[in-house]
Amino acid sequence: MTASRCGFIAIVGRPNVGKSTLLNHILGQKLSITSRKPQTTRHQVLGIKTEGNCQAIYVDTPGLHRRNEKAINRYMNRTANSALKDVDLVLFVVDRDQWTDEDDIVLQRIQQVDCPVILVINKVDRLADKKALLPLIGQLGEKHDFAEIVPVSALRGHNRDDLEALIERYLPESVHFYPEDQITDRSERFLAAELVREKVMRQLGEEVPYEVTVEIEEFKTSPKLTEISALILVERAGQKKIIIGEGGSRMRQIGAEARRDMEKLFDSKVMLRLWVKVKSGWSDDERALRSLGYND
Ligand code: GDP
Ligand code: K
Ligand code: MG
Repeated sequence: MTASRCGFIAIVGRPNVGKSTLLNHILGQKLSITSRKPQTTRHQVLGIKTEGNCQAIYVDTPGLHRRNEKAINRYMNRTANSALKDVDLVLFVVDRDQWTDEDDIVLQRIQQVDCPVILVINKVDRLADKKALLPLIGQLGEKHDFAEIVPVSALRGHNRDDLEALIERYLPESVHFYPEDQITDRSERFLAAELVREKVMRQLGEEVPYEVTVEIEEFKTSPKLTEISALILVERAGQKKIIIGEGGSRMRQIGAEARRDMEKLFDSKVMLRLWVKVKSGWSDDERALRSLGYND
């Protein structure tokens, strides 16, 4: 019989390289919200996968980024930094098409950790010329003494299983920390708020900055139905108008999509009520942030 293994794996990288997408596909569940916009992930989320004797505990993080001017940005950077403490392995995710100075910020940070780091070159499905991969691996390999370099497509699946098999080899022999059927450390309430925020972020164009948060006002479960009331908080009246849309059309779509995802994740029928409210200054107010669940 093989030994029992269990360990923590931090997924780090600049915003938008596909960290949350990778985690969701490894877990086979949509746990961490994703979108084309940077700074979609704000909180640390644990994704737990137990297969046979191995329990891999992934820590998805907000991308480490440069914008530090607001309390919410400082919160996200603190969260991403603290995720690197006490892990057994780091996955440093980069995009195949460009290395930016934000990647350098992450690189500097991982040079201070003493566990192995696997470089994950993501989105190779988008690589126009597959021959470019080898020189790219060579070039990126010089930046740090990586334990492994793995090109993947988090979205389409290329090399994902190989990456998981590699990860397992780096996890220490240990008893499992979580029950076999637990997939996250977060409550359903938290996951519900995140799913609403994902739909809002995906619906909004560039005209609305990342000034949206979601508060769950009611979360009632019975064997037949989960009833959820969620409040969408924005900074300005114009943003409220955009989210509601013509005759409430955008709100209806946000609600329908969020409800569909919740029903899948919670395996229950869901009734979802949504409201939008303007609360100026929440994203730059340390106290308001704490009351909205941005604790570290
Ligand atoms: P994060 O900010 O690093 O967590 O990035 P997300 O997981 O939110 O992904 C950012 C965007 O990249 C989303 O639109 C994803 O659908 C897209 N994406 C992620 N992985 C891949 C991939 O392997 N291939 C392609 N083509 N797109 C991807
Ligand atoms: K994103
Ligand atoms: Mg993310």
